[in-house]
Amino acid sequence: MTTLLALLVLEDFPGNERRCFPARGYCRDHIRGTFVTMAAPLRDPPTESLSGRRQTFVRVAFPAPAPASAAPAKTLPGVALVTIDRPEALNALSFDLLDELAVALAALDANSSCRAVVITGSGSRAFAAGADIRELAPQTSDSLRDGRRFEVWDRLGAVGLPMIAAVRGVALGGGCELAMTCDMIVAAEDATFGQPEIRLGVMPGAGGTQRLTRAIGKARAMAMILTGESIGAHAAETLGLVTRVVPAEATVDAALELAARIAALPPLAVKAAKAAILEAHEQGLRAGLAGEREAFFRLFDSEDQAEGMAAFTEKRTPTWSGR
Ligand code: CO8
Repeated sequence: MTTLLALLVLEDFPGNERRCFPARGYCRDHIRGTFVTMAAPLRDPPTESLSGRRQTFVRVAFPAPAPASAAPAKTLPGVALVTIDRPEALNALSFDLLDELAVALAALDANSSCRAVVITGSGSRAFAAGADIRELAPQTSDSLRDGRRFEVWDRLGAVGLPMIAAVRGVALGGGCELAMTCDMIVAAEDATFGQPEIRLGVMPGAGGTQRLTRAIGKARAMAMILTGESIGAHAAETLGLVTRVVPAEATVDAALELAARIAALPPLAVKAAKAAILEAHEQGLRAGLAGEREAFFRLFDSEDQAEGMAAFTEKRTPTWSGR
């Protein structure tokens, strides 16, 4: 099938069934990131994923489509493009979405022909506008702790391949934390980065207090997290949060070009260098992340969390009680 440019083959599924991710947007049928059998035509209805849930929020193109600068090549060997595909909610990161993302990245990480990954958000308005507030609003500290769904962040942080976030529009809350979990950020001129959780009565819970502080320093991180105010792409570049700022339309291509340069280099050395840099970056991070997660969970016992998230849903200004 000539239109099927990007298939990630997963070899070891239960029942020895070979399945693959279709890459919506890069094939004619535009199916969302569902699992399909190798033999099935792309217009077949989506099948169930390993977890029993339908795969609907993440598209994987491997190899990634080549940018115009790589012509006449049509694809980039060794490079995968992963797209978070929930534009109607500004790519808000529901737990199911994050699980799909982690499954897709683990499959790429286990594929020896994949050398680098670009993660982006669909549409031009958002990389991701944070965790899904409607899903978080009814949670308690116990439900968050017992649900263990934050552990997906540990899986995202454990990917060995170099990962580049291509950020257009907002990267807020969990979206900013996801971009910072990647190894490099290529930002559009219209990108904004922020940790607005304080305005919802909580605080960052997926690495924001730790990774932002390490990236831009204590004083700047304090100002961003305690006010909830965002910064633009050029400020983020000046502060060392992003690798490069490019014109908005060129964002994904620029990230793919960077990924292709890395993919052409010796993979063992690339992975070892990434691991070593993270070691330098993350000394003490694990304990910091655990402390942050617990503090985040505890805030879900407060009235201000309920008020902050209800106010978002009801599109009104919150009133803080301090309880
Ligand atoms: N969660 C759920 N839905 C969202 C989210 C979100 N984070 N962000 C946007 N949406 C939805 C809106 O509700 C709206 O849906 P609908 O049309 O059904 O009302 C749609 O996306 C479009 O959004 P807006 O109409 O609000 O678009 P605007 O252009 O007016 O505003 C903003 C864009 C400024 C980005 C605005 O949407 C906004 O403030 N969003 C929330 C940003 C935020 O507070 N993010 C932090 C969330 S908390 C968090 O991330 C904690 C992380 C903890 C770890 C992660 C665990 C998974």
